[in-house]
Amino acid sequence: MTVPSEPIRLTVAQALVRFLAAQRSERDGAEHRLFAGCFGIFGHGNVAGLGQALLEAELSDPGALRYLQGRNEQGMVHAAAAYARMRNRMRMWACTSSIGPGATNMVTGAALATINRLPVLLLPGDVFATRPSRPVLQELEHPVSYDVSVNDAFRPVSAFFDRVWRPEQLPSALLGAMRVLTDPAQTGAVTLALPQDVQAEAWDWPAALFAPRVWHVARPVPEPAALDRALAVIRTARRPLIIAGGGVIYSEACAELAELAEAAGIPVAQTQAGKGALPYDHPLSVGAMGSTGSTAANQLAREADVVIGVGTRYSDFTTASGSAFADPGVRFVNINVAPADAAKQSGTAVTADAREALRALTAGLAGWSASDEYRALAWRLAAEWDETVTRAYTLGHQPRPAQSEVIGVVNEVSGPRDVVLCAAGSMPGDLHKLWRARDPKGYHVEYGYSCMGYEIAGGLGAKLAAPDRDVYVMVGDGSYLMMAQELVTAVAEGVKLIVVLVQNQGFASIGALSQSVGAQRFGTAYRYRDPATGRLDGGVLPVDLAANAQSLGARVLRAQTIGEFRAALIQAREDPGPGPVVVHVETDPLAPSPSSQSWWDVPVAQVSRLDSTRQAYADYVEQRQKQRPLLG
Ligand SMILES: Cc1ncc(C[n+]2csc(CCOP(=O)(O)OP(=O)(O)O)c2C)c(N)n1
Ligand SMILES: [Mg+2]
Repeated sequence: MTVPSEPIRLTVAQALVRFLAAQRSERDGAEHRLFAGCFGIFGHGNVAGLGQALLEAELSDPGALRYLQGRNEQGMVHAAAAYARMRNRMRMWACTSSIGPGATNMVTGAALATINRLPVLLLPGDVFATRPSRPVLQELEHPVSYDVSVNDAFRPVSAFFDRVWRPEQLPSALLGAMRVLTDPAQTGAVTLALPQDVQAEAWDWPAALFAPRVWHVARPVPEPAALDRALAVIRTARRPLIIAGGGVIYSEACAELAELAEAAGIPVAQTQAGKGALPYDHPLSVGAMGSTGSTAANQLAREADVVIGVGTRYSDFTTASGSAFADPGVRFVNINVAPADAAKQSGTAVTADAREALRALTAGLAGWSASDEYRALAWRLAAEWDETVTRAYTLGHQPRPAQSEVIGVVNEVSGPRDVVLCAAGSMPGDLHKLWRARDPKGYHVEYGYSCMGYEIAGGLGAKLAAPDRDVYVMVGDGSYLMMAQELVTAVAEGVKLIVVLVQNQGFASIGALSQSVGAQRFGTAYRYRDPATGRLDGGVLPVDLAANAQSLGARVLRAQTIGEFRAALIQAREDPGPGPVVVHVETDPLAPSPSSQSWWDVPVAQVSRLDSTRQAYADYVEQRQKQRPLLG
C-alpha cells in the first residue's frame, strides 16, 4: 500500500503550470512532452496569476514550460495552431491572456484552430469570481446575467470550454481539456477561462495531480462491417478517385495512401490540408482538388463513379460548392476519425484512423484494380497540368511579374523539406494549383478559416516546430497590414523566417471575386480617395511595407523583376540568421492564373440597376445548375 503523500499548497495558476509541464502524448510508441510552452501577453487578468506562476517555473525549472511573449493575442494562437499542425497534433502550446480585449483577441484564433481541428489550449483571464469590486476594468457587465463574461464568446468556437470558478474545479477542468486536446476526432481550441482572483488563490492539491500522465492518441480501427460495406462499393468502381485531406497527414498515413493508390490504380487528388500527402510527381498524384484545383483532378472528379475521401471535411472549395461530381450515380466512401465528417456526401462511412483504414482497404482490395487505361488517363491529365504549371512559372509577365512566377521561384529556391506557408488572399488558390509539393509537411496553407494575419504568426509557430526546415511565409500586402506584429517575436527569439511580402496594392483575390459577381472591384484596392470623384479610386498610397518590416527589426531585401526576386530569395535562404528576412516584391494583381475549370458558389445580387451585376447573376443562375445538393 502506498502512503498518500502530503498535499501540495500552490495557487491555481501555479498548479496549472505544474500540471501542464507533466503531461505527455504517445502514439506508435513515440512519447513527447505534450506542451512545448506557453505564449502569453500579461494584463491585470493574468499577471498575478499565470504571470507569477510562469516566472516561478522559469526560475526553478527552466525547461518545464517555456514562456514566449506574443505581440497580439490572436497571433499567439495562430502560432500555436501552426505548431500543432507541423507536429501532427502530438505537441502543442498553451496561450495565456488578460481579461477583456486580450481574451477576445484570441477568439479568432480559437475559431481557426477548431475549424482546422488543431489543438491549442487557451487560458483567458476572466472577471472576479468573488466580485469584491465589480465591475472590474474591461468587465462586460451583462445587465441580466451576472455569470456571463466576454469569454462566453469562446463557447461556439471551442472544442471544449470550462470556467474555473473555484480551485476545486481545476483538476476536472484540466483532465477534460487534455482528453479533448489529444482526441483526434474532437480536437480544436480548448478554453479554460480563469477568473483573475481564482488564479492567485492558494489550495491544497493532491500530489497525484502533478504525476506524469501520458495521453495515448488513438488510432481507431474500422468496424469490420463498415469496412465490408466500403469494399463492396469500391469493387464496383470503374473510375475511382481518392481525395486526400489533412487527416492523411495528421495520421502519418502517406505511405499507406501511396500503397493503396498503387495497388488499386486509384488516382489521388488533394485538398488544401492534404496537399503533400503524395509528392506532386507521384504517377497517381493528380494534384489539387476543387475550386482551386488542377484540371486533372477536376476532370477525374466530374467523371468519377466512386470517390474515396480520406481525412477530408469536404469543404466547399473541395467539392466546388457541390458541383465537382457530375456522374449521376456517383457514390462516396468516407474514411474519417470524426463521425460527422465520415457521414458527409451521403457516403458509406468508415469511422476510423486514416492509416488503419487505408491498410485495411489495401488488404481487402487485394487483387482488385482499376483498369490500366484509367491509370494512363490519370497520368496523362496530370502531365498536361504539369505543363500548365511550368508555363505559369515562366510567364515573363511585364513590367511587374505575375504571382505565379513568384511562386515558381519560391518552389525552385526552397529545398524539398522546406515549408511554404500561407492563409488568405489570392495566393492560397495559386499555391494549391501550382505548388509542386515534395514533402507531407512542406505545404502549409491554412484554408479552413483562411484567416488574414495567420501568415507571419503561423510561420513563427511552424519554424518553432521544425527548426531544421526553412519556412517560406507568403504574405500579401492586405494580410501583412492585418497582422505583422509577430515579426517582432521572431526578432526577439532569433527565429529565422523567410517572408515573401507580395505587394499588389490591395486585394487581388477579392477584387477578382468582386468583378465576377458584378461588383466592379468596389473597395478592394488600396487607393487615395479622389477628391474629384469622391471615390477610393485615386493614386497609389505611399505605403512602404518593406520599410515597415525593417522598422520592426527584420532584414529586408527589395526586388522589382523576377530575376531580382530570385537573387534576393537566394540571399535570404543563405542568410545565417537569426531572425526574420523579408523579401519585398511587387506583382501585377491582374496577371492571369491558370483556370481550374471549376466553380465556387458566391451568391450574386438577384436584382440590380447595374449591367455588370445583372450579367453576373445570369451566369450565376447557369452555374448553379451544376450543384448536387443531396450530396451536401
Ligand atoms: C481576417 C480576414 N478578413 C477578411 C477576409 C476576406 N478576404 C479574403 S482574401 C482578402 C484580401 C487579401 O489581400 P492580400 O493579403 O493583399 O492578398 P491578395 O488578395 O492581394 O492576393 C480578404 C479581405 C479574410 N479572409 N480574413
Ligand atoms: Mg494584395
